[in-house]
Amino acid sequence: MTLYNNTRLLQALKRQPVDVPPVWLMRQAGRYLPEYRSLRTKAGDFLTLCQTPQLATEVTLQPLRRFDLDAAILFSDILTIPHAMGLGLSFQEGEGPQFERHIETMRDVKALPILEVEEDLNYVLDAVYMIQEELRGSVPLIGFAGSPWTVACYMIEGGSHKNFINARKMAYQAPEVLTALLEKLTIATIAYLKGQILAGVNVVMLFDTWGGLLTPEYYQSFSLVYMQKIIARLKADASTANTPIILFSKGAAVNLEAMADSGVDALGVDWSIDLSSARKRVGAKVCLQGNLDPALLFSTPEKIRVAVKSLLNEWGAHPGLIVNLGHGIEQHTPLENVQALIAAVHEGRG
Ligand code: 1CP
Repeated sequence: MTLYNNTRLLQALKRQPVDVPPVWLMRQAGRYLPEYRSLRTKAGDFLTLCQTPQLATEVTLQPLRRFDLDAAILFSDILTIPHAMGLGLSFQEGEGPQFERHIETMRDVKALPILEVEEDLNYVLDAVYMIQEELRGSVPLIGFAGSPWTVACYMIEGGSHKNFINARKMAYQAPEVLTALLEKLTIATIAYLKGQILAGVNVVMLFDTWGGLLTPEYYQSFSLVYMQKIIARLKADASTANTPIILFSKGAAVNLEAMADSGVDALGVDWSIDLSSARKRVGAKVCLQGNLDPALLFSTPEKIRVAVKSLLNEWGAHPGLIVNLGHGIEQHTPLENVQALIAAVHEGRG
């Protein structure tokens, strides 16, 4: 068993006391880093970065060389599953993801193949082995997948959309098609996360970025139930049961209590609610992760320090806090401000 030099994240996830709270940033490897942009240009496109384990490893490590982060996150994407199912994914420079084919009917859903993770997504597993070899226990590695609902949004729309109206329409017009798709994605996601855990990730995170587009009732029936199935299966399997799970549903704070009952170890929270109110609602049942506004990183190091201190002081001495942004870091974020955020967290309260 690997001995970790930095156990803050794993301790916080168990709601054990830590010297100072752990901090990492969603999308910490990405376009705000000049070394990422340069490697992406060399690689030609984003998918090549994901599919070449050496490059995915390098990109994963880039932010850790610059900043004193308490975790690494696997460089990959939530859309690797529909890509492996044959929908024909591409990313054009400066644009979002685009699929050649999208899902509209039951026939489309039935035609989707059952994933063989070890074959279809072997490049992700190889990246995990390689990253762990480089990290050598310095910090834990977070693996991830999209929630079935969030991945379905892209598959139905055929790419990104400002409010994923076609996926939301399907919930009313053809719920049986949406349900069949979500069930297929749930099975694939369980196998995918299990594969990542067996390959060596230390924590897994479910990104439900578009859960907040659903009504509370539909959030329950089209997003949360499938995440609950994934969590229950991972927790019931001896080979995956000890790996902590973080669940992040963006814009869905209204559903916090239900999320906390899902069996996860931690909940990601965005900046629409303050962390101490979130804690009052869910109690000590789960660890909380968040929730600074990514736009704060466009202010000054002084303002960032004040915001971090206020978050830490309001939280107090309770265990179970992971400092992060409430969503991914933005493209033109100044690097010295990222540095200031991390330093302020590691200074602790005061
Ligand atoms: O270079 C580029 O142009 C690609 C930009 C990029 C990056 C850096 C994409 C395309 N994906 C990623 C990496 C990525 N995606 C990670 C890596 C690990 C990290 O450093 O955090 C992770 C965890 C994701 C997850 C992801 N992909 C989510 C969930 C998290 C979130 O930000 O909400 C979503 C919604 C996606 C889809 C996706 N992939 C890429 C883009 C630009 C998008 C979003 C499209 C949209 O806004 O609809």
